[in-house]
Amino acid sequence: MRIKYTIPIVFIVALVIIEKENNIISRVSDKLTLKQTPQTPLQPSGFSHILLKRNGSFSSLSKMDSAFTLMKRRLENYSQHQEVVTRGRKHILLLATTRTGSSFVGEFFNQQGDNMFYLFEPLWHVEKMLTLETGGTNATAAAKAYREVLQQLLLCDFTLLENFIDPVPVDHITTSLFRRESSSSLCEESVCSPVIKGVFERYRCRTRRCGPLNLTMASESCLQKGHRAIKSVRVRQLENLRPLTEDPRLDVKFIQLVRDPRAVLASRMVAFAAKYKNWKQWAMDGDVPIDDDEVRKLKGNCDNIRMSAEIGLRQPTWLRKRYMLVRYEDIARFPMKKATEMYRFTGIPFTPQVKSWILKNTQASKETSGVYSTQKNSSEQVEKWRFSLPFKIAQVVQKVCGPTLKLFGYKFVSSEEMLTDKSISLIEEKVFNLL
Ligand SMILES: *[C@@H]1O[C@H](CO)[C@@H](O)[C@H](O)[C@H]1NC(C)=O
Ligand SMILES: *[C@@H]1O[C@H](CO)[C@@H](O)[C@H](O)[C@H]1NC(C)=O
Ligand SMILES: *[C@@H]1O[C@H](CO)[C@@H](O)[C@H](O)[C@H]1NC(C)=O
Ligand SMILES: *[C@@H]1O[C@H](CO)[C@@H](O)[C@H](O)[C@H]1NC(C)=O
Ligand SMILES: CC(=O)N[C@H]1CO[C@H](CO)[C@@H](O)[C@@H]1O
Repeated sequence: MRIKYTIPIVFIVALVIIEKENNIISRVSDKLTLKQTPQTPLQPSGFSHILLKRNGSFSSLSKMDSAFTLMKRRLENYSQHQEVVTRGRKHILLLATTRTGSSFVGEFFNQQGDNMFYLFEPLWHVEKMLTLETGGTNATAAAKAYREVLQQLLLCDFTLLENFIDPVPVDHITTSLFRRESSSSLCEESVCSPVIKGVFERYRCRTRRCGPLNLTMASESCLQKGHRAIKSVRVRQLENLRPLTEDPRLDVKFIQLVRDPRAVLASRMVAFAAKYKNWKQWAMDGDVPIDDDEVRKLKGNCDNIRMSAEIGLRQPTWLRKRYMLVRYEDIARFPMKKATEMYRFTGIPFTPQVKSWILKNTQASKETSGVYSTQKNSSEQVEKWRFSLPFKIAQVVQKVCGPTLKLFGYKFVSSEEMLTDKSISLIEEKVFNLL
């Protein structure tokens, strides 16, 4: 009989303590979220210790356990809530394929300033590891790994990524992060550990000399930033990232960057000469075996890009206000205008730093000067591929990527003359997003 009475009392006492702890947690929550790092996640273990101390009786332990679990859940709920509501924090994913100008567009975010944490191609490590281990054939497994790593990284957690870095970081220290210097966030003062003399020369940052990358420091810095952005050329299907939109800790904005597949192929034949040697041979022969694996691969890439865009443009509920399609050709011709639109879409301030970077790196200063703007000049740059890609090859791309060209507003060419006629633009003016 005694136990029957004491247990409810103990339970109430425990709950009162939980309420009290919750209040304390609320008050210090700002500090807690700021200090939280992936390596030392917010753990309420300290509070269970307090609970036990307040009532040393072991007969109440199971009740304590359930009360403790409840408290833990509330704590988790609270910190998730905190992440979204009090910050207005945006999580940007710039999704593209190779040779679409994604490094350039990534700079729009890399240059934003001190309040942005930007990562350049972190999935490079994941792809490399999966290719080594499985031959890179299991698209399902790859998609899952990509998604989970992106999700963690957007939350400033490098733990999962670390498993894919070769060699695996020791104490979260690595000299092997792919293109560290392309993320100004990883070269900031606060993420710059002292140089070790004579070693790691190639891991130096552009702006200052730094030693090996301490991912704990990177994570701490990331948690302090208002916004986070990641650029990747490795996500095949937008739909695979749907769970990210359902994570209450994230406010994800997808920007899909596309480019004329004929121009992409022309550019890849130059940039990845060895990999594209078949295409070069076919270009010389003037004959393409249409059922070749390479051609099938091209079709697969085009289909993936198109299907992602179709989902995005359809604006299903899960993507509402989260998707924007941008053509490389529009950015090349109107960089300032497009950057402004992208920033408006993300809801992040378009800072003077970004503007001046764009001015310095493009001819955007003349963009608004009317009839004599650089548009014509830039169009010529953008359509340079038309003079390097043989008509035969262009025809093959049109054949296997037809629906993709159509969707994005790239005009078909019907003859060699049309392909190389400068007076005919192959870019239809097209508005994809009502902003
Ligand atoms: C945590 O949040 C979920 C959904 O937001 C809710 O169902 C659950 O009751 C909450 N748990 C606690 C302990 O507050
Ligand atoms: C591919 O990966 C998924 C998920 O990891 C797994 O369930 C499936 O068995 C794999 N398929 C093959 C063919 O290895
Ligand atoms: C890495 O950074 C963390 C956090 O600043 C620090 O505690 C740790 O000692 C650093 N590791 C090394 C090896 O310097
Ligand atoms: C395009 O602009 C650049 C830089 O202003 C200039 O050097 C180049 O001659 C122009 N090209 C043409 C075809 O007008
Ligand atoms: C301080 C306090 O509440 N102590 C209680 C702890 O639990 C035992 C038995 O469960 C009670 O007898 C104590 O009064």
